[in-house]
Amino acid sequence: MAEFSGTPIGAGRRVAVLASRFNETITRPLVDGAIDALTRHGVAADDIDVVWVPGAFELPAAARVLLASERYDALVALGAVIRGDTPHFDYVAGEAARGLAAAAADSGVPLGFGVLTCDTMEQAAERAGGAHGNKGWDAAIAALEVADLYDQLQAGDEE
Ligand code: INI
Repeated sequence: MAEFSGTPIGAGRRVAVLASRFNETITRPLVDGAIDALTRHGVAADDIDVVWVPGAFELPAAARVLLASERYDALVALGAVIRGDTPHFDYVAGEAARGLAAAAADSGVPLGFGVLTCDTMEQAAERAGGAHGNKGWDAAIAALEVADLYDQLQAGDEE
């Protein structure tokens, strides 16, 4: 039996933090949390690019451009979709999640998903450095962990 599990090792990795400006009071702390996680786990500040798009709906297409550039070993996608009184929330949140998952799967590059989908701003704030932690941090760690996992699995292929 073989068992594989990644470790969030950032040294030498180039990472794009892709964030949406909509609800920036939430997404800015998510970006800060992601950068903190990346640098504390060994990613050099010069190896981090922060890229902003207007809203979460724009994240998947921008992710595809970044992934196609082949400049990055991992991507962290951050946004905040807050439920309003219209079905808009479901379309924006659904398309962001679906589109980012598809972009990541098509590229084979690890992508950490840090798009909050909350009923209220309070719930979002709790997850952007509040009582429930910082989902930007969590998404960055997930991306680094999966990058290491893929390295291990690909090294296994070469043996
Ligand atoms: N974008 C978000 O990132 N969060 C939201 O809560 C949101 N709401 O509620 O409308 C939102 N809408 C904008 C959307 O992402 C696009 O930027 C816009 O439709 C232009 O394409």
